[in-house]
Amino acid sequence: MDYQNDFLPPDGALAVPGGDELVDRINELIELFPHSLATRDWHPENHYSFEENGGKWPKHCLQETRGAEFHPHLYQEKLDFKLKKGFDPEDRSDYSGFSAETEGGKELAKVLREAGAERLFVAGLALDYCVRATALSGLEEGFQVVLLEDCTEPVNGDDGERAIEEIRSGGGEIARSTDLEF
Ligand code: VGL
Ligand code: ZN
Repeated sequence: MDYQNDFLPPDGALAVPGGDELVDRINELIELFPHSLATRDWHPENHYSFEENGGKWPKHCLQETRGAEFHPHLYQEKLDFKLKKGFDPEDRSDYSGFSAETEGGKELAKVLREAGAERLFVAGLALDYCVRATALSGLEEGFQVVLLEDCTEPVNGDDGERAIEEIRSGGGEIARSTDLEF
């Protein structure tokens, strides 16, 4: 989820501590799994979540800017799907990857159902926002969800712990990428 320059130290507009250190593990996952997809936060200037528009975040992931591009080392050519979210200035449900769409306007749930996916392994940024919301909506949509806890970081540490508990009590599984067996 949202593995983009603006969420990465040292100079992302909304840098998540330690977020840049996940790239090798995430790339290993992309190689390991038969299918993979990534979401991107893709905001317009007038997005509700920006401080200047009354929201809680500094301006980040502006459409067509370097901050909205994926981490430069991410194996994005190996992804089956890339989806964008957060492009509607007023859509307040947009932390979830399930609000994201492909270039052709197909929503994540539809992409997954058409691919016959039953189980979703979730990694990326940020644990307490996009990753949390995606895992919880995946469970609500009826998918099995596995959070890869060593492949994500929170904006706020305590909120990250809380997110893990919420995902677990919602029926999600918490695992480490190093424990995956195929
Ligand atoms: C996110 C903060 C602001 C996220 C998006 O995708 O986790 N967090 N916008
Ligand atoms: Zn955002």
